[in-house]
Amino acid sequence: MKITDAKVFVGGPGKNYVTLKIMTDQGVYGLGDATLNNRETLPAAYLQDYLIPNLIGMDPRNSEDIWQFFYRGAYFRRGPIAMAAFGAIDMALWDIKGKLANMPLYQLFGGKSRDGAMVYAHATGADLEDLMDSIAHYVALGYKAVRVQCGIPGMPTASYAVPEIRGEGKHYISDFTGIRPKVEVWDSARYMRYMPDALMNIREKFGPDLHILHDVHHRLTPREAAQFAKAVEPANLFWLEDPTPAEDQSALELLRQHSSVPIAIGEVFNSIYDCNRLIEKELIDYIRVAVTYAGGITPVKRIVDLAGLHNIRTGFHGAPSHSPLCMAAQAHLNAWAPNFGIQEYLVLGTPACDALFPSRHRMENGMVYVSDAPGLGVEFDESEAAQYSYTPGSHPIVRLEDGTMWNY
Ligand code: GCO
Ligand code: MG
Repeated sequence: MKITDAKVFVGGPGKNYVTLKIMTDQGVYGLGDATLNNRETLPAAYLQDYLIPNLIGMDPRNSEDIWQFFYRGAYFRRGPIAMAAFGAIDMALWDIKGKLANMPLYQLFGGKSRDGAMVYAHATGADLEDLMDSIAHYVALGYKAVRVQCGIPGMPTASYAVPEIRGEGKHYISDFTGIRPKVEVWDSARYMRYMPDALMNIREKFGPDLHILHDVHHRLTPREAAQFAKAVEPANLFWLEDPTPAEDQSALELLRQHSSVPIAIGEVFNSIYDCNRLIEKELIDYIRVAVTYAGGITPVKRIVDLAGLHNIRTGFHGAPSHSPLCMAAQAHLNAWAPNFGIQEYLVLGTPACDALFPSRHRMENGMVYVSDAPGLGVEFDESEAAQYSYTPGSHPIVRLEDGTMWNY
């Protein structure tokens, strides 16, 4: 069996999804996602210029060797651009494998460990009251877990994932449009004074059963993070995410000495070597890698198994930037993983997205149920894709009030 051709599509409804389609001489094809948020043309070019010419003629069934060929063969290893491109190839090869076996991917991993996998929604508000409305909206929809972010009094601009205007919190998605980044102005002191009580108010209002998550988005120094983690303990969070920038892993040692709040990290990681120390030293409770950015199903399955040895559970990244193909790969892993924890909000469900990527995966009452279709279980409608093209975008940047660059 041979790979005969592969194509890359860039575009989608409101997002520049990078979709890879690998064709074979037996008519079976596979689909994969290489969407690297706001840098989408880069994995696409890597695929087109270097990887696809090598893929043609390979036996698609040898997904492990193909992964090693590209990873080891690049010489310059790792990095999000390369790993997203390898991730798309790996996903597409698993898709082909599943179709050849006539089985959904979770069966190839070891079958189902659960029927539905719990997901969390993103609630947000311009202020705390606005956030409370947004949380109530998701609770009414049946979600058991909600990530909560809100505007901070006195903060010079709206912060990460927070709308400027009240009432937008139900469907708010950060605005990444335009090649020149928007500027947020940040003050950690105001945040640290306000947020612990706000989280406690949310806990009191919604009761003990709701799983409450909060994302610090890399904003605090190690000492501040330790203080903050201790201060939010009474709110009994499901997790505190990215308290510090992820490169400095010693920060977590300090935090662990001061707090037992569960920590989730990993959305910016792209290999097992980014997280093995955090896992082996048990400095985190949830590993947040995404199948796309971390190089595909093959390496992520290894990360999940390593995490399992240390009682660390999964909480895969699932921001709206991931295409339904990445989310499907994660849904299959979530159905199987013995150490599944939670899955971030899914892109399933918007009509335009469903038209581009039809599937029978479904979300009900805050749980995702994976379909039994062979492979990833997601189609890609090329006639729909024809209406979309690449639109440049950029993550916002963050500065302190005196102008110093900070972490978005
Ligand atoms: C999350 C993330 C995202 C990122 C985005 C960057 O927890 O979902 O922090 O919101 O900001 O994916 O590309
Ligand atoms: Mg995050």
